[in-house]
Amino acid sequence: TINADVVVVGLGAMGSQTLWRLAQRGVKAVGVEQFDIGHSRGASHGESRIIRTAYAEGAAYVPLLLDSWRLWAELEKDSATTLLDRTGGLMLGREDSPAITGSIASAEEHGLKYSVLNARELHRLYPQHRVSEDMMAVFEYDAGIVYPEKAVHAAVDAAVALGARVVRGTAASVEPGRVELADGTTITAGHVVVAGGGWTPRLVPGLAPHLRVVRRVVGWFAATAAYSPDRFPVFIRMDESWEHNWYGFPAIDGAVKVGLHSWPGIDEPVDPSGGVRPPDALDAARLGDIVADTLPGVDPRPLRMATCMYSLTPDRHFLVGARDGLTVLGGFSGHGFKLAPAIGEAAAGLAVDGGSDLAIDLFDPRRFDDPGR
Ligand code: PYC
Repeated sequence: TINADVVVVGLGAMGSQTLWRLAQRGVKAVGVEQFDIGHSRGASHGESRIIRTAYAEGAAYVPLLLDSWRLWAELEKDSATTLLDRTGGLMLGREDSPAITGSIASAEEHGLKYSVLNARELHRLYPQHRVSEDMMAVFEYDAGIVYPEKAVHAAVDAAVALGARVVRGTAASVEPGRVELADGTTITAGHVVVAGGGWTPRLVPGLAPHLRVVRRVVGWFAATAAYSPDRFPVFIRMDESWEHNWYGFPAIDGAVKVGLHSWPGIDEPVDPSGGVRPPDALDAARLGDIVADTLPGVDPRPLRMATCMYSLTPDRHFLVGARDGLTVLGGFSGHGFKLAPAIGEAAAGLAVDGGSDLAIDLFDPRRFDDPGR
């Protein structure tokens, strides 16, 4: 038996940051990871993630984003590792698209710096995007790339350096105050934090009705020097609606990465224990068509592709708070990674103080059980 103040189950993006923030507070913390640190079977891999500050998904996220930028910088310093690069960011869409209206509303509410580009200006400044005349973009400087594998390793290493203990390579089952490992070890703790990604519905069955774990595919495509990080910002593009939403990164080692965030017909359910179905010709065609239509100078035949999982909630906002006697961190709906440091800080507060000053009300897991709460 191992005794701890807090045990964190799952050491991907959210669990690794939670462990680091707990260790920072001097809490006796244990982290459990069923695979290796930085593995690629869940949702905390893929070489690059977008970070931005104006937030079309809701102005309420902006304070957490500002906290996250600050904590990412702290972790970079502690780990002496570059975990992110500011490339700037472009949100592209039509005038009435949420990409435009939501980004501007959040930037205005929080006094963020941004500029609006019409199609002509976009063409002049970023000819790498092929757009029709009715398209526009919001540009912000405070956006860029987070490197997910490096980030997970840095947070776990920082936590361990501060005294946290890590147990890896064994699955777990959880209940309030107790974690049972498949190898027979029991961990008792004052508090249990569950950050199981696609495995969360199995770990906390009470959450299962509010989570859909689905497959996603990203692809890397050979690009010209026009797509290098100093010339081509990260982007999110919604030509029609939230339902047609894709994103991409500047070329790293000569290849841009492109993925579909939401798209009709792609929400294929995943049972994580069986693994995610590998990329196929249809995935290559879907991504390749978008590349051919919108990114001139990029070869639409993928050099390689990779899968990951999204844990979707009905409203696409996260699930962070108490559920069935545990602190749960889940439902990140494909837009959580950048916010992991703030979520980790909030989770440490929930576990140690029973609450957090951070702006996490929007994520209360009880909102689906009791919408009138
Ligand atoms: O959170 O910025 C994001 C994002 C874009 C596409 C998927 N996630």
